[in-house]
Amino acid sequence: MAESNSTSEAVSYGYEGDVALICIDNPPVNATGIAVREGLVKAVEAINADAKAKAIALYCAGRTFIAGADIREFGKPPKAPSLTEVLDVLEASAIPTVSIMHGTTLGGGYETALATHARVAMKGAKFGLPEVLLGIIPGAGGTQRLPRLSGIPFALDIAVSGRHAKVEEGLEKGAIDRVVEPGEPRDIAVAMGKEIIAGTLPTRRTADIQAKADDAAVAATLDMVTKKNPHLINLAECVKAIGASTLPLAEGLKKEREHFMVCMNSPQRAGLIHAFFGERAVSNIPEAKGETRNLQKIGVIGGGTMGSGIATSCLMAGYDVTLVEVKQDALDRGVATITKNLDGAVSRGKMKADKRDAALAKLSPALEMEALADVDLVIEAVFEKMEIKKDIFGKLNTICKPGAILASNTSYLDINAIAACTDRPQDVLGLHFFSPAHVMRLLEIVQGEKTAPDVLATGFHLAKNLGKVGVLAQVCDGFIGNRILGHYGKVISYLVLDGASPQQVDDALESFGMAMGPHKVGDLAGLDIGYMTRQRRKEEGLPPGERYGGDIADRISEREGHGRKTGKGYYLYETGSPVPNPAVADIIDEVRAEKGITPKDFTEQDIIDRYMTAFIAEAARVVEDGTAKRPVDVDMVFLFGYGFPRHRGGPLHYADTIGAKELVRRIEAYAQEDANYWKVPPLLRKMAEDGTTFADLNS
Ligand code: 3H9
Repeated sequence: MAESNSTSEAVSYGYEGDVALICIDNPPVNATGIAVREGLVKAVEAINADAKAKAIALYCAGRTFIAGADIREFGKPPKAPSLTEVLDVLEASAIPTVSIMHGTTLGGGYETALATHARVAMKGAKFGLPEVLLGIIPGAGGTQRLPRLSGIPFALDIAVSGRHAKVEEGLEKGAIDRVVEPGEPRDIAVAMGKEIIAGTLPTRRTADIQAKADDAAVAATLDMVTKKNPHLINLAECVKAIGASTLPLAEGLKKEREHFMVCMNSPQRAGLIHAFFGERAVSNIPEAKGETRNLQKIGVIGGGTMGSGIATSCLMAGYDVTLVEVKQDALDRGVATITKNLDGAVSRGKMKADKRDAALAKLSPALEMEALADVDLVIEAVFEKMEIKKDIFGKLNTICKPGAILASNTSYLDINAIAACTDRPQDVLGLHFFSPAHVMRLLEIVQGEKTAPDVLATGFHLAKNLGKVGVLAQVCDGFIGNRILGHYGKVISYLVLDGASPQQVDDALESFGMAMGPHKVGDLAGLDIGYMTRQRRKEEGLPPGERYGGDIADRISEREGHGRKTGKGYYLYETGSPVPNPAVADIIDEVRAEKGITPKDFTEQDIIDRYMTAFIAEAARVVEDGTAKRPVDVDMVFLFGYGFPRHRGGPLHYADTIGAKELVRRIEAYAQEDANYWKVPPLLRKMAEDGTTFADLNS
């Protein structure tokens, strides 16, 4: 215990002359779990009862001041005292209080600071109210006390964006009272306590300040959040709560509670918190830990969109990058794309201009693979053809130094077959990036049969350094993401063939939360990609039992165009925003007539149910056969690589909200129409029988 009297396993207090010190020590981030709440109340009450101190300074041990409420407690029966009750006691303290903020003071942590009588932060520290990112709103006075200090517009900005602001900005806005040079929190606590006593650090109760009404700012923000994020309920609740901050504090807190509970009880909260922990869980596995290999120089083979994106990502993380292309013009195009990507990062505020110049200086373009002789890792990102990849890996085997890691960015192909072209298969793995690779956060780390543990761990280390979410996958056609996509992609074609219009499908999936419906995505990406793939596959013949070979899509490509880039596809783009292409309806009618299909009606819910059931069925198989380690790995692949709505938590988190029994019932019903496509995965059947959930399989 940092101080001599402990009031709980996480809180202690003591005295330095007239200054009382309260220390919170609750690793890893001093979250306000029950031990902190109980200990804090007891410490404030004991110090006030002792009546020997003239100031109380609250500080934290470890890397940060309180980073929020303990979100592991959410969804469980609440334990008293609540944080709001604790902060009432803190604010009511007769002895003036000050918070000493270091690290990241967030959510319930900043709300704690707002309830003390002054806030002192160390230079370089950050603060914020990121609750909206977890599907809730500040629920311990943040929406009421911050507007009183900073005004409503700044409170709206901080609480609605959830951003981590610099404490210097907080000082400017009145949200923080003083910024000091960094030091030991305890030393600063003593010094600030003395300043309160000396009268050089003013204190006041936030509750006593009246917030200035700003109806225009509240209305404008409400309008903005409803337009920008129509699916998220908590943003509007947050704005409304801040709008209530002109009421007396007790009444405002009551309003905040009402808005908070709407969010707390929503499945969106559970989905977003699953996403928060899932992002961390994917690398919290033995394969991601342990010894790593040295990584400073990276080679990228292929200067196309993917290779250039990968090179950009590595350069942004500070690696030396050698980019290899076979022809000078392709190499020049690759360098130009990387330069453009880095410029884009600067203009989006992701990178400073001088950092861009330093990154570009670390890029070495080359026309010969021999330039990769001394790199620590090679990432091959060339055309998706096994013969080409085998040839490259054979050459890398002779060129690269011993111990160099050889990775393929293949989206589908067999890493074991690629590794077999070398006499060092232990050094080979898959690193599957998602386009644009310098933006998308997912990295599938594909383990070959012979991949060495330190090679795998280095893959995770690389993901972390690139700011990506690395997810372990085993070898199969399409790994986790593309394999599942290949399966549920078919249900979209079936829906259109059987009666839904492409626009109906798009509207339904957008209402589910997808940023863009699949036909709009097809138009955007270019329908020619799928067209060429189908033409190649047609030569091989349709798999047995397959109902649809892409006739509708083929005819759209042949007669109408390839989507947005040609002005026509599923939609017309003459006016800028997509309008359904009437010729597509004729093509669909034509194909249905040829196949003797009488179109059925599908409701929006039918479409969502069929799409998500197909999605979940293949995801269950991916977990069952071990391609993904756990359901949470599948969820994170889709959140970070495929734009699955974050507030749904991922396909298998969403599956738990439906339940295995209902999913099996649906599959069996759909199988009446097409028993070849709709099959109950054994894992799902077992879950339906024994009541297990996908969440159970995560632990
Ligand atoms: C809130 O405050 C509600 C109130 O308004 C009202 C209540 C009535 N709880 O991210 P890291 C764990 S809502 C429990 O890897 P970093 C995390 O899981 C909360 N655990 O480190 C990880 O565990 P493990 C508002 C938490 O340095 C470990 O700490 N606050 C919490 O990259 C390290 O985390 C937030 O939303 C938590 N609140 O980043 C802040 N936070 O080692 C959420 C973290 O077992 N937290 N953990 O994997 C963050 O943004 C980052 O964790 C932080 C540190 C910036 C603090």
